[in-house]
Amino acid sequence: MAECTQENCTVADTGTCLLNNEPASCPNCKSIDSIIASDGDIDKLIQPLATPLESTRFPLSYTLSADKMSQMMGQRYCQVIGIVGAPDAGKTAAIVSLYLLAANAKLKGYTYAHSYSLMALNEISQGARRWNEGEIPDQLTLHTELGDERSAGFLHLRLRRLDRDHVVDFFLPDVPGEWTTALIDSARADRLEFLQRSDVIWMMVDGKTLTEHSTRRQATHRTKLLIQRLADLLTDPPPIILVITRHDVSTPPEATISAFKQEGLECGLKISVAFIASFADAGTVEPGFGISELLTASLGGSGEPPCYWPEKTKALENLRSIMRYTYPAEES
Ligand SMILES: Nc1nc2c(ncn2[C@@H]2O[C@H](COP(=O)(O)OP(=O)(O)O)[C@@H](O)[C@H]2O)c(=O)[nH]1
Ligand SMILES: [Mg+2]
Repeated sequence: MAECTQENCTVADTGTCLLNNEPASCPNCKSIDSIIASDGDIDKLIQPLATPLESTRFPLSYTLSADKMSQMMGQRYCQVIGIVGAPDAGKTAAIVSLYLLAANAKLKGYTYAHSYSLMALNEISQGARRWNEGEIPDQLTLHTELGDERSAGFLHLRLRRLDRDHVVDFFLPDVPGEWTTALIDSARADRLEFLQRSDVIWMMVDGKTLTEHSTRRQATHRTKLLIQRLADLLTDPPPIILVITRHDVSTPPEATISAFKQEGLECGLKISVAFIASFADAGTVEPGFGISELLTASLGGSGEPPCYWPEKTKALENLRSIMRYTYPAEES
């Protein structure tokens, strides 16, 4: 083997010298052995590529970053669900219940079509993600390269809606309840910026605390505060669904629910109410009660497949979709 210092000479590959010299006697040609002997740098000769700085990892495993979401949202319309709620409100349980219903073909009106974050859905459904016992992430989407499975982020679920026969892509964030606590107590909202670009917000409240005598007043007060904070935070509020969890073990008084709607009206928010039982301890309702109805309510009333560029007559009611498509990457 030989290598030539003459530009354009291919003797190393073809064995033929550009100047028709004998490789062994050509003054420009050096044998590999002589290069090693003079230079001693054997690594230069046998390593054609630099070693990667970090090992490659499969994309789209755990939760999705905002960048990845923006990329996907540029390709097809996706429904972003904004989720808020105090620790233990039942946020993670609702996502787990939705995933398990879909996985077991028990989600009324929908069938599972695809997910770009199956690993993350598996992880939370196995109880592997516990914000309250571990480190609380400081932002919604850490860069995926960190590979930190404790980072909050979005979960993706593509479902086929049976009555319309079209697929809907949902993005759901699994967020720590402490972020909502900080919003209520100290108006800290930087980590909840993603709510601005949500199609709908699920405001999750533990129905049991709204029902039991000892916790009712405090829970009602804090829920009203949360409504006020959201009204202050949202510049163009999407529809808000007050999701009352633990319907299997509790039914809050009608007056309490009406008071929340009233509070919303006074703050300029349109609030509807949904009752769910992600799991069922008491046996009075089925586990997963209310989840498919919540999804359908989140899609709005029209039943039309979502689209980027609505017809002119529908332009006003669908303005949000255009806005998001035009500025897909405004949030880092
Ligand atoms: N019985 C019952 N338990 C629930 C329901 N939703 C949540 N839980 C339980 O409440 C606890 C806290 O729920 P989790 O979803 O982790 O709360 P998060 O902090 O808001 O994510 C878990 O032990 C759940 O199993 C529900 O609808 N019914
Ligand atoms: Mg949780």
